[in-house]
Amino acid sequence: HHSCRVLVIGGGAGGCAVAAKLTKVLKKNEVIILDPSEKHFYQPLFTLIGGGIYGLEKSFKFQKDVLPEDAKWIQDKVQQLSPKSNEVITAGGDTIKYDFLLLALGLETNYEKIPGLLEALQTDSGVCSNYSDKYVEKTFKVMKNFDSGNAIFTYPDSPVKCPGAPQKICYLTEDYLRKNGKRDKANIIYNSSLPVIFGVKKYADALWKVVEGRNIEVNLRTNLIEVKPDKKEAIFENLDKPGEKKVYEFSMLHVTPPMSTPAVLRTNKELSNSTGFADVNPDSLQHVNFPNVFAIGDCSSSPNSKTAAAAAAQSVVVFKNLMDEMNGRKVTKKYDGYASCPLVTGYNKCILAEFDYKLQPLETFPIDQDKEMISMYLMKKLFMPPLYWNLMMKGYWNGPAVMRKILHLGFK
Ligand code: FAD
Ligand code: UQ1
Repeated sequence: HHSCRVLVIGGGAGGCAVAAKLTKVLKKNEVIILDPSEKHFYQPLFTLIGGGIYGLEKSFKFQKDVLPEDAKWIQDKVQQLSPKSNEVITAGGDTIKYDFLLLALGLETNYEKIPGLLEALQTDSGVCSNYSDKYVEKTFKVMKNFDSGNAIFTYPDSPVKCPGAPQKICYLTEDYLRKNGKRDKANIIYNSSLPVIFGVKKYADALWKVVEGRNIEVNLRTNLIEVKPDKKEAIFENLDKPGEKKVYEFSMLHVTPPMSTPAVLRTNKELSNSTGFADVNPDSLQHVNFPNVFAIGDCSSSPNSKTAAAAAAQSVVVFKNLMDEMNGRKVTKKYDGYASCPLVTGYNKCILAEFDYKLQPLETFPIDQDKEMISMYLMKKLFMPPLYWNLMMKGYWNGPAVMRKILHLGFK
C-alpha cells in the first residue's frame, strides 16, 4: 500500500510531461506514476513507420529510462478509481492514496468492435493499421505487395487520436505507388465517418486540392462495419441513411479502429462525462466535481483535437493550476485548445495544421501554413522525435506558444 502527494495515472505523453515538471518542485517519491507498460511509444512516428521510413524500434524507449527519476513508478494498471476517498486500487491489488490525482490514461483502440478485423490483421489479408505497435509494421508490407485494385483507408465513427493520421497514410501510399509505377492500377479511396475532410476550413480547403490533384476518391459519412478477410471485402454503412450498406473489394485496407477511453475511467460516473472522458473544465483542465483531480491528453473531455502537441500545451496549464490548488491559491491558467497535426501528404511534403478550440488557425510560423512544404516534413521526421524525448518528456516543452509570439514580432 502506498500514499503520495500526486498520483499520475498513465505515463504517456501527457502524464510523463506533467510528472517531470512536478518532480522538479516536489520531493523525491512525492509523485507516483501508475502505468503497466514496459515500453513508452512515441506514437506520432507510427505514420512514418507505416510508410516504411523507419522501423518500429525507432518509436519507443523503455519506460524505466523515460519516466522522471525522482518519481516512483508502479508498474501496474488502475482497476478502480474512488475519488471521494482519494484512492485507487490497482489490478495487482494495491491501494494507492493520493492528495492530488492526474488522469492521463489516453485512448484505447477497439479493433474487436469491427467483426472480422482482428482476424484480418493477424493474417495475410492486405489489412493493416498504423494505430497499434502490433500492426504498424504490416502497413508497409501491404504497400509493397500491392499490385492492383482498391486501396481503402478508413476513419471510424468515434473520437480518435490524431484525426489527421487516417489520411496521412493514404497520401503516403498514393505517393509510394506512384513512385513505384503502380499508381495507374490503383483506386485510392478514403472513406471517413466525418462530414468533413478536416475540421479546420483553411486546411480542409488545402486537403481537397490535394485529393483532387492526385485523383483520390473521398467518401464522407462512410463507416467501416465489417471486414471479410477471406473474400477481401470491406463493408461500410452510410451514416446519413441508416441501413444503407456498400461492399468494397480491396487489395489494401488501412483501418483506423474505433477508440474509447479505458473502461476503468469510462464506466466511472463520478469522474467521466456521458461519453466516457474525464469531466474537466476546458479552460483550467480541473475536474468539474473534484478540485484535487485534473486530466490531460487524450482522455480529457476538453474539446480539442487529441494530439501530443495538445498535451504539450496542456502540460503547463495542468502543472500551474495543480500547484496553485495545492498551495491554496486561485486557479488562473487557461488552455486555449491549441492542437497541431503535421499532415504528411507525401514522402517529402507536409501541411502543418495548428489551431485552437474555435477551430481557427493558430500558426507558429509567420508564413501561410496551408501549403505542402518539405520543411514541415523534415520538422516532423527529424526535429519532433528529439523534441519529444529530450524536452517534452523532461518537462521543458509547453508547445510552441512562446516560439509563435517571438516569430510573429513585427508581423502583426
Ligand atoms: P498516451 O501517450 O497514449 O499514454 C497513455 C498511457 O496510459 C500509456 O502509457 C498507457 O500504458 C497508460 N494506461 C492505459 N491504461 C491504463 C491503466 N488502466 N492504468 C494505468 N495506465 C494506463 N500527435 C501529435 O501531436 N502529432 C502527430 O503527428 C501524431 N500522430 C499520431 C499518429 C498515430 C498513428 C497515433 C496513434 C497517434 C498520433 N498522435 C500524434 C497522437 C498522440 O500520440 C497522442 O495524442 C498522445 O500520445 C496522447 O498522450 P496521452 O498521454 O493522453 O496518452
Ligand atoms: C508539438 O509540440 C508536438 O508535441 C511534442 C508534436 O507532436 C509530436 C507535433 O507534431 C507538433 C507539430 C508540435 C508543435 C511544434 C512546433 C515547433 C510547431
